[in-house]
Amino acid sequence: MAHTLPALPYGLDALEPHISRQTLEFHYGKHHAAYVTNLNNLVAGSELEGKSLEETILAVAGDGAKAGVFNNAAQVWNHSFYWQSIKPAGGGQPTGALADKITADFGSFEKFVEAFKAAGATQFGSGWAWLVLDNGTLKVTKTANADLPLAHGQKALLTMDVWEHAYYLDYQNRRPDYISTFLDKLVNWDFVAANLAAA
Ligand code: MN3
Repeated sequence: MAHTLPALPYGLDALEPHISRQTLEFHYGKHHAAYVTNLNNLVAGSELEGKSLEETILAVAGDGAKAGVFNNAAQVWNHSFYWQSIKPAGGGQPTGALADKITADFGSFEKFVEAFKAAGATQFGSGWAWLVLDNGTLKVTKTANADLPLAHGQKALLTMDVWEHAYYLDYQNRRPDYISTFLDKLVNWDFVAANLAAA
């Protein structure tokens, strides 16, 4: 079965004023959609056709000759995960088992915020900031371009896209303002908690 563009979990204007309809029209409607189209074109007729997205990513990770497949497959996965990582009226602080785990592994929620903001701000060029589960411990990481925790044996719990296309129409060069808004107004802690519970 061909890879498909998953439905956005909210309307195109649902994240305003923090992320505009125009940004989602391009980011979801053009960029994410193009990764799906590119991936289907690249695997058509190959042994990768019909494999799941995760199987595809793991099959080509680290294979320089298949970098195009990896980049497009990973970007399909990353964006689908990103749309679920945010929601209208999100932000604030997690509760329950997730809050306890963050305190246990980072020292405090504030220490997590500090690490996550630093990861997003210091990712040079295009990439992603993550909260991952690595051998049972929560960690903040960053990856370049399309790279993702799955390729490093880690379980992704939360991601933030820091490619310029994620924020430039709304924040121009002010990536730190986008990062602060992501944490204060958008992050979907229910999604993160569900990922942790399923890990
Ligand atoms: Mn993006």
